[in-house]
Amino acid sequence: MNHEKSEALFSRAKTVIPGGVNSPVRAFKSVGCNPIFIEKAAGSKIYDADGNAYIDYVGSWGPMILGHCHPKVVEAIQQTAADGASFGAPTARETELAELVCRAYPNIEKIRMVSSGTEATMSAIRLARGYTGRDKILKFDGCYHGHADSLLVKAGSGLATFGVPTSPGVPADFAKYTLTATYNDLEETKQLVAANKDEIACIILEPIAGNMGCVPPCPGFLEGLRTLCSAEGILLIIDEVMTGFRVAFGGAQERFNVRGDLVCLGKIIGGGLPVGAFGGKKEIMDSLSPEGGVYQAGTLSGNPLAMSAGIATLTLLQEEGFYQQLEEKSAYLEKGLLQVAGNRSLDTCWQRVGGMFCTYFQQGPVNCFADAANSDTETFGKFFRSMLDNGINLAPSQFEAGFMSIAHSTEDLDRTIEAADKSFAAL
Ligand code: HOZ
Repeated sequence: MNHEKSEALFSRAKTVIPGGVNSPVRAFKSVGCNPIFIEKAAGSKIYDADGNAYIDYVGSWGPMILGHCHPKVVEAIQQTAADGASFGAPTARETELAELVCRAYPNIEKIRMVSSGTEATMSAIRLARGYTGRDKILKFDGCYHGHADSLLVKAGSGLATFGVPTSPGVPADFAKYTLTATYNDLEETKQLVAANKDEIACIILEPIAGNMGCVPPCPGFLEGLRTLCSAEGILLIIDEVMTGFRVAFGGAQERFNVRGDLVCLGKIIGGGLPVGAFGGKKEIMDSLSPEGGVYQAGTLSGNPLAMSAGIATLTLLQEEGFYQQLEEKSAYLEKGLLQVAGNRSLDTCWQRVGGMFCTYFQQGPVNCFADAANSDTETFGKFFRSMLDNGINLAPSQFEAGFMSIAHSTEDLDRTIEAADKSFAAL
């Protein structure tokens, strides 16, 4: 495949943008090649600057559950743009999207819109600290909750790829308030809570970890955290930025029937535009300014274009059978991939919840970051490059999840399985 134009665009970008990218994983560093520059996308396909087409399983890292450029989402954005792109003032659309989300998540009684998942988690943490009057927080190794200082401690996603789980630039004085435990290890979490009695404001987690591949919660883990938090006066923050409206309309909380005190959302609720949100019990949310003293604000929060794209997207997700179809497509891909991997007797392990998934290059199962770190990332890189050459766009890291969209056709899935067969053979 010819990538001449992408190569030239990357060289140019590197002169004015650090690493040539606006988010580190996009640089393809851990898969041993240079990034493709994207020109456009439609449905299940994405097209690079050289005119190559790929079946896309990145889906902008999750938001594009309807596929790219769904006509109703495009129309909603265009119509709204004609009335003005931003006012910095309340609009009816914000309330409409808030109502839609509150209906889908019964534990979200009030919600505030922000512009990214990072803003959602950092604001939720501040709120938890303000509400409880406690300073410490607890997160899990390999979970990634955006790039706010207190959350860049033993984080997943790009930090896992580059082997710097805690970023330089995070003062030790901040990091000391962030306790970390092993994902899926309830006993260790309980011990940490006991050792820091009455000091922990919140436990934050991805209910299905999607920034160290795809790691489902072990039976009892989420339930155990819920019980622990209630008993200890700790707020449970469920970060559904990736899983919200993805693994069910009501997210992982609906799927596993465990509810957080606060919930973070993003990605799908913006239909591809920059949106984040955090919400929860009225009593907690009313601690936010202007009702309460915990400050949080944003010029582009509740942006009209983003609200319209979100409303159009969530409306379409409520169509009869949507999640069933997404499940069927994902299960079809799973069956095919397991078969071709099995034919080659490779050490691979496939993990999936609904329309999010990952293939680890190791035997598995993968239950925590230490497990994920055992993967053969070099082989993953070879597999990634071969898939790309065969027209399949996967996330360029062993530690990211793949995403199915409703626009993926059976032909797309068969082509993906065929490409995987060839790519496994070439390893
Ligand atoms: N860390 C993000 C996904 N888990 C990457 C986002 C991006 O590069 O757009």
